[in-house]
Amino acid sequence: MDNTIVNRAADNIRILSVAMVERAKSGHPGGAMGGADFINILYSEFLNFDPDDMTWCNRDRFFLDPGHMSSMLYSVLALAGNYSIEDLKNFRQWKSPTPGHPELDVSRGIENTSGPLGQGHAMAVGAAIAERFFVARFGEWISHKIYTFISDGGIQEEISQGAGRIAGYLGLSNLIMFFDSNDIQLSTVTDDVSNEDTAKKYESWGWRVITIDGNNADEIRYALRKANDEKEKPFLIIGKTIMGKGAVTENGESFENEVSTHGQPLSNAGASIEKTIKNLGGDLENPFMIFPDVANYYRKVNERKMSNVYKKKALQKEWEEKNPVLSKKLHKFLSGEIPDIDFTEISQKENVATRVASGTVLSYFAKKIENMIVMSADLSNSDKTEGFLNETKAFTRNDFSGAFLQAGVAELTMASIANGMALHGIISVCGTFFVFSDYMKPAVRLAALMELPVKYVWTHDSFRVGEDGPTHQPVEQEAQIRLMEHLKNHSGNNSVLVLRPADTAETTIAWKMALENTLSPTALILSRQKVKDIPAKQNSSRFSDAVNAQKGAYIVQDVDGTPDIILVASGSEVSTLIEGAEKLRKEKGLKIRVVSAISEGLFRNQPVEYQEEIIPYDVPVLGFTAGLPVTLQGLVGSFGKSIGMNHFGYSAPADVLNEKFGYTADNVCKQIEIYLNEFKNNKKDIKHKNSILIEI
Ligand SMILES: Cc1ncc(C[n+]2csc(CCOP(=O)(O)OP(=O)(O)O)c2C)c(N)n1
Ligand SMILES: [Mg+2]
Repeated sequence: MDNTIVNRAADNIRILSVAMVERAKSGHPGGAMGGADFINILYSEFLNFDPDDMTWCNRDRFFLDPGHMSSMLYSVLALAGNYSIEDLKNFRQWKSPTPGHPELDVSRGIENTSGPLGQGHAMAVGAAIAERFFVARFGEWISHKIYTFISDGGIQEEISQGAGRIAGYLGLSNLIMFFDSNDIQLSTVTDDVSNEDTAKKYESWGWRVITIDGNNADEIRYALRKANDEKEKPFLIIGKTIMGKGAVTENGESFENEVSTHGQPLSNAGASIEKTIKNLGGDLENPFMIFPDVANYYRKVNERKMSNVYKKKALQKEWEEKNPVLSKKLHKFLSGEIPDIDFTEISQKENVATRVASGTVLSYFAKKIENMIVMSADLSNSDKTEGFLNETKAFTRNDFSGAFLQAGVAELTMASIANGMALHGIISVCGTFFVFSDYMKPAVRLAALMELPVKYVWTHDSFRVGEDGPTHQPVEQEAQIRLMEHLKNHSGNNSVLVLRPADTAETTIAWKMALENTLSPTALILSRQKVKDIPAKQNSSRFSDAVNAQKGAYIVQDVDGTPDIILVASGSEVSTLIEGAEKLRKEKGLKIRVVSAISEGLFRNQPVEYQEEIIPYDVPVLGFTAGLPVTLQGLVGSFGKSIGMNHFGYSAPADVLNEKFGYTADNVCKQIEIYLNEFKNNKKDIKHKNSILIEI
């Protein structure tokens, strides 16, 4: 086959990429130049998409892993008509659609935010599972391919172990991964850090692997054909590519395979930008140009795509006419509409652990929500995602009729897969122990940045996990994740909704909030141990009281007139406060208000009048948390006091720990008295000694 125009298009991508980086005075030209041949053949000859509507549901997906190669992606998308030359010239500039690392923008063909290496291809695994899930429900006509592009960095990241294992185990033959194997990374050559046999590694996980010259159009085409024919296994194309392909020095000597071209303009790296552009057939006066013959070629490419799209859309229409009920369901799935759930129908057992209450809600969801996938990192029986699993079944090779993924012990992979599923229109839920949320944070951050409505089920929420000891006792985790409530996403909303329900009714309401929150991820922080239900208010039911949790914080027990003190907590500590308050009311006649604060971030979004009504500024406020005192600092204010943990915990039965650490009604009473005295006599002291910890 004559590859003249194909190679010219790849050179055009190379020129645009280096010109973008040169103009921005920052970026990553070397990798982009090496990957250009693959990306060009993929987009022009294989990837199915609708050039007029990049959001078309049945398009093939392309997930970039090394976001630093963004200039390569923007350039090929410019050839396809999705970016203007002006957009490319504004690479990395304020509010341009061409940020340094790609940010989710499906209408322009950016399927995922990328940059943190490894996550991009793990999201592709999530999308590939979602594709199989759709095919199992609606038929082969909706099948499409998930392509992903990975580099040396992604291959080295630990997450690739989880992604590779799961894709191989599930036999995701709809997944095609290109490994841009240029043997060079940011600061060294790969030989300086690794001598693994990558092909064997993937083969052992159950992948089909082929190694090619990744700059040779015929070999790329051959490999992609093979990959498209594959029926059993995910397909890895190891493309041996040349870093900085086509780069030359002032003297016209080759400047290929140089580490220095990884992350700076070619002219800074030691190459000549002028000679390189010339070497690649470009116009030095006008490097930001799509060659007329290449533009013409891509016009034809788009015409071919349109005729393909037309055929696929006709198939869909035929299917829809024959299957009106299923078709209605599909449109509901794709609309992102929230399933209609009557939460009053969910009946909870009394005084159970909030993880158990969550399991009850999930088992109800399994019967009512058809586009939800739940997963767990080998803890389904403990984090109670089994509530969902018991009503469905786990995915296995060739069987995606269920809706549960046993992710194995791979929390970051799981969270990243959940992102990929969410990008593919699935309501994804993932569970593990709260202490291991630390393993998931990078993917939570990307979910927050992409504004994906992923739900996290984090159970075993405090030192009360007991005998497992400090390795398993979350202390600082709540304060960490609540920081995300202070961080706004690009739409101006709290970047994560963090909910720690105080009893079974609040757990049902927390799930209602999680499901209805389509603007950000939601974290549910749940107890391992039983929690006493909060008593219902007079002439009310506990459920209708708990509905107020939707405001972030609300009064669960009150007094007539101004309270002497307001007690604030979330989760299990609320019932301990209630017990202590009852004692003090009886013994000392104190007027005590108790507030349950399921989410500080949400509370702060309420009108000031509401906040002032619940926690007025001039009343003493005492916070009580199983986390760090800082967890409640924002709620108790300057003259309030927050009591919490100042150590990692210890190994002992939970009841012993409660006694030793002071998480008892008696200690609550004692702390209230101490604090009220301090408040009366020594406000200044409180301000400066805030967050006094329980000594052990
Ligand atoms: C999780 C993560 N760690 C570190 C980095 C910083 N970083 C960006 S690219 C890169 C390695 C580059 O090597 P490779 O993936 O082979 O890209 P190439 O140099 O071939 O363009 C590193 C360490 C990152 N982006 N993400
Ligand atoms: Mg590399």
